[in-house]
Amino acid sequence: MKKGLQNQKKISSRLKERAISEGFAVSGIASIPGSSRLKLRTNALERWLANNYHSEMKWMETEKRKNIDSLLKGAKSVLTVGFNYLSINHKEKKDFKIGKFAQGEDYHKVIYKKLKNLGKWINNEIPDCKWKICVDTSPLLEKAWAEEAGLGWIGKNSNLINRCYGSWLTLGFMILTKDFEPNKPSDSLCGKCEKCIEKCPTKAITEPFVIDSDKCIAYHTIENRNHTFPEHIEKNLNGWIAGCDICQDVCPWNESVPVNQSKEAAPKAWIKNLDIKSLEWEEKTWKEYLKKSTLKRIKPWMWNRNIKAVQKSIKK
Ligand code: B12
Repeated sequence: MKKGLQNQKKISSRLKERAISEGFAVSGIASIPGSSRLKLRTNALERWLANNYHSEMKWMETEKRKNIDSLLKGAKSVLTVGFNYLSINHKEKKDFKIGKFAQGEDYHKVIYKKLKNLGKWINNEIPDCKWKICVDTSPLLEKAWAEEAGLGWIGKNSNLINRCYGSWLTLGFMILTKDFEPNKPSDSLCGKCEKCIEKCPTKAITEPFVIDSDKCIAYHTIENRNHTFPEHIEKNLNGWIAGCDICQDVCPWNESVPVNQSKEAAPKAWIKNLDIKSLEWEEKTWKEYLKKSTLKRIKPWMWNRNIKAVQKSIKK
């Protein structure tokens, strides 16, 4: 093997190991522009938008989402990381339910901080490599890039599933201006299983891999800015007031996943003690509870709407 390639292999391994030592469960690298699979995923995004499956999330229409180069000039590789948010202490009571991804510290902040530390390491070790961090809010087809970097496969519930950690991972990305050794994309391991499709009470998975946001409980509890829910959502809430984990809870790959024991993944105290009383919120309570939480996206009036809708659906 030529010396240049040997060095590239070595530094690529060190970069991924360094990411793991920052506290990520998994890491992988993809080369830009990626394989033809990326083209398929970009076409899937276009079909999704054409069907209006993004509902009121009009920001999903930006052209930039189709072009990773627009995020950093000279982009050559992307480092992909997964943060395991599964905690042993998740609240599993039946009255009010909150998506597990949002019960601990705000994953955007957790991932950003870890990647920033990694950036400092890159500045020392590979000073001519520029980098840019993307966590969720950047116009990047995140799951498609995570799949390309070998982190897992896109499951029929449309989430990225890893062999060891299932889909209990939030994703982070670092776009880099150097060529690193790419990982091989992993095979799809959903097989014939369609539990996620069958168990979704609102039939939000219209066909394998495709979510119609208008039918998705997670969409309505987090993103919907209307003052009421459509009937097909309200009557199927079954306790969900923030996000929804049904299509993940039923996935066989999510059954025996190692838990993350760090403080970052531990559910906030108010979530563990959730009851109707603790949910009569005013602006002050909201600020206090949702400090450093991704649940801040749900404004106080939306919490009250979601809680009322759950209570109404229980009475029905
Ligand atoms: C918009 C959005 C939503 C919307 C729409 C969901 C959706 N599936 O698109 C709503 C509000 C509903 C939502 C809900 C949730 N979200 Co969200 N969301 C996003 C966001 C911002 C964009 C996703 C996107 O591009 N959608 C557009 C459509 C076209 O993409 P898609 O459904 O992913 O479609 C892909 C597949 O269907 C695939 N595909 C299509 N055809 C085929 C065919 C085959 C054979 C295969 C293999 C694949 C395939 O290609 C498509 C394009 O990549 C990403 C962050 C980001 N910047 O990417 C987070 C993100 C996807 N969300 C995340 C999470 C955690 C959730 C929830 C689990 C939260 C919760 N518990 O409530 C739920 C899951 C609901 C679900 N089953 O999708 C994580 C997922 C992590 C993971 N392991 O996959 C992300 C990556 C955020 C992050 N940085 O961690 N989300």
